[in-house]
Amino acid sequence: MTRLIDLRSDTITQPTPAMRRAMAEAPVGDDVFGEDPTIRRLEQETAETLGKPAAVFMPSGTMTNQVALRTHTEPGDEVILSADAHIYFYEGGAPAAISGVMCKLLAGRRGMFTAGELRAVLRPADVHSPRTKLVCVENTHNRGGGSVWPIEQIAEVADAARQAGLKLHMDGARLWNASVATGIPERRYAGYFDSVSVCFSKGLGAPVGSALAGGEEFIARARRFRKMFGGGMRQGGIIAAGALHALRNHRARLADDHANARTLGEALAAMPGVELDPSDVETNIVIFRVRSMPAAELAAKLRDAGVLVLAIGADRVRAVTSLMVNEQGIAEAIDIFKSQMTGAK
Ligand code: TLP
Repeated sequence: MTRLIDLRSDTITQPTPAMRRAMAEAPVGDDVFGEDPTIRRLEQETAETLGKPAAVFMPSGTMTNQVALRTHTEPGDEVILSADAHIYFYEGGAPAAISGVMCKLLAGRRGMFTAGELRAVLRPADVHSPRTKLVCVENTHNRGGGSVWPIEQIAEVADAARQAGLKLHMDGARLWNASVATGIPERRYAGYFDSVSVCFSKGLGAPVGSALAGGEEFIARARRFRKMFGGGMRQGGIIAAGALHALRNHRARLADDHANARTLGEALAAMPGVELDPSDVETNIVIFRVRSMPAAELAAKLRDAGVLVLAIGADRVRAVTSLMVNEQGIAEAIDIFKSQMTGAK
């Protein structure tokens, strides 16, 4: 085996030579004093892209989401989100540990819920009930298989939330993918939300970095929590430069990742022992059920044969395309999948 084809995540991307140059040459300053010109530039361009008054740079998507939760809520409040939301599922129990909030989970489909499902769990304002404060939407949805929320559904959910006096946060770690898939600009999606978290370190390929965008006052409060959580960086412009390069140059190419995911999804759907509707593959994430063996066993076999994927449940496997795997790599991965699913060599 010469090299592994890594489909575990789009977080595994390596910085390109041009990105490394931009990072090496970045002007920097002490950002806790508000003096890093590259971070300021990135925050400004991110806010513009999302149509928000302000943005704040942070080291990770987990931090942007959790700072958003902390900024929107007080301990004892309730947050409504999908049962498969990254914020609930993959952030180490942070909503309870850091913000002291309760999570109300909606089953939904592929990570997406309707305005009716949201309305059905709203509580009367009563001394017995927690105060519900926030609704979170993840777009694209990771455990939903890279699903893209229809914008009409977002509009209806936002409407129901506003009528109930709730705030809205979008986990837009892969909002760029949603925009490339639909042609709907990021700012149109963002317009329905009080706060939006985006990541530069997933499909965009930067080594580190996320941002939280929202109103001036909200972001000023979020900056306090970022500092409190230990996310105040000094000459962080070195890493922000990678994120800025990604924001400016790597969004359009996500279409290649989507095409590769579609190719992979169509091939997998035709394999025995795989359960997948290829039309569910909308962006760069392919999630399928494996019937012929446990997901962990398939992942181990594939690893030995040269392909890395993640088992994300007893019978669920995730493969993610990124700039680390080209068309040729996908073709090779498909051959390896075929040999492992059928047992043929
Ligand atoms: N997702 C990672 C893992 O944590 C599962 C991945 O490989 O997909 N929101 C969403 C929707 C995400 O998918 C992720 C990362 C995050 C937030 C958190 O970002 P980081 O890893 O920067 O904390």
